[in-house]
Amino acid sequence: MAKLIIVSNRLPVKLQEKDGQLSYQASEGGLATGLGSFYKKENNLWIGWPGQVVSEEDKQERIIDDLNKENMHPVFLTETEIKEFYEGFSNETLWPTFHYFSQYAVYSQQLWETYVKVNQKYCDEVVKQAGPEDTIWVHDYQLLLLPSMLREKLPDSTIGFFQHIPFPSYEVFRLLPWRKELLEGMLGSDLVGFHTYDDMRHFLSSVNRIVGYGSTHGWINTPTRSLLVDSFPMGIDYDKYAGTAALEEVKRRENVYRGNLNAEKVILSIDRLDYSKGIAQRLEAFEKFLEKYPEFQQKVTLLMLVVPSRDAVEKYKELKEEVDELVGRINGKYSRISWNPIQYFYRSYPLETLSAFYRMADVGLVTPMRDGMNLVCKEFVASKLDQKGVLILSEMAGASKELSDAILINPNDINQMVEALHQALTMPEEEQITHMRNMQTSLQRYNIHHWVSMFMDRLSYVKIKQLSLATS
Ligand code: GDG
Repeated sequence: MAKLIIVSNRLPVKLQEKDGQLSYQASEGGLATGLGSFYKKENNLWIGWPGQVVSEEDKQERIIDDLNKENMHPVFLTETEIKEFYEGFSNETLWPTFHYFSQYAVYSQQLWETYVKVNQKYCDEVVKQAGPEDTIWVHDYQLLLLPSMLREKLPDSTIGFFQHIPFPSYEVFRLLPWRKELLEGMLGSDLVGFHTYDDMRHFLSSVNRIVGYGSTHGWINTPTRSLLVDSFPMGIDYDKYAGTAALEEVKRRENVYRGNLNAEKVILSIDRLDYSKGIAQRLEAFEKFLEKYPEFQQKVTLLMLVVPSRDAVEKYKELKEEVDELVGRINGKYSRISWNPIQYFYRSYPLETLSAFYRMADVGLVTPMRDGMNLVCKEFVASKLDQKGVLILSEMAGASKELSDAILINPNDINQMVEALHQALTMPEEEQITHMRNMQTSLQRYNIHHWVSMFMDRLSYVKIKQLSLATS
């Protein structure tokens, strides 16, 4: 029977080992939730790295057995592969380029070669598990070469690819020495999906100018086959976030935190530590806000959660120092015995705590320099059960295309962010409710399940269309 195989860099669980005992901690990520009901069905499968380097063969065997029982299959990566494929080419070459930070990009032949090798390793694992009639859904920038590698081995299979991060304009993408190979890798798919229409447009333009294939209404005709490129804005598991926010335990936590904070209003910021998220610019805007509107001093607190991420990568270490310093400077300047302008936490929290923070915040401040979509802003909206609260959102996040009821800002314009903060903190309640209600209606409808079914339906449609083209 035909099955669905999902392939992503990481599995939706993380392997842990304590006193020789192996355990698997489920990821709470949107993708894991959205695809959860799919990969667990029948003989479907999720293939990816289990999150730990495992070199002993007997242990690998045990992990394979454990994961196979849960419809998963591991790809084991070595220490060097993690360094060169994941931290290196994926996060020091592709990530900065795709987020318009080309000045941070490292161009290294060695890293590229490992990237090719590891994509091949994923391919070999998939080929061992897949039949010609199966559907394979590949995810994200770590696996750009995989669709073509798979196409070569399984010419008739159905291959979808979705990119979770932006696709940059041709002028930026062309800077990559391996631009042609990367595009050719993606073109092995039947369907290539992005979060936004602009990402899709940028991709089509690069394919046209670098590979020489034009397109009509998103269809690209290569000399041997045709494929479709389209946009699929990813949603969240709305009911999960709204449901968590309704829990008594979450309300209790909110009351405790509110009591401890000693602030009339709370501004919330949550991101992984990443230069694409605009954390430093956001802090600068908050500092200017306190300076320009001193009446908010001792009344407003910025609750800033920064989740540790990629801390082996040099640029991330530097950013951590910059953020620590900025927070220290602002708190040093404005703190009082009973009030801190910024409450800064460098760690991650369980969902219930996150939900209490979403509930508690009067303003959600989401100001990335670039973001494929950004799910935090959607989760904030879904958690606002009383519909009070204001979202300030960067125009550079994919989510801004859907959430026009937010206060939209350009994260490079510090003065605009200052005024947006003032507007948000003084917005009348009825106006807050109108905007929040509009955003909730849309997010409830275009949720993660809708996203998965849109992608899968379009993929089936492409296959049917290809057959009719081949026989006409
Ligand atoms: C990439 C793209 C795109 C954060 N802190 C905690 C925690 N989180 C969760 C959030 C949210 C997720 O992490 C972050 O998702 P984002 O979408 O905001 O950002 P990326 O990680 O950069 O994701 C992005 C996404 O892929 C999907 O396509 O939207 O543009 O860059 O779900 O809630 N979760 C818990 N504790 C924390 O402390 N439990």
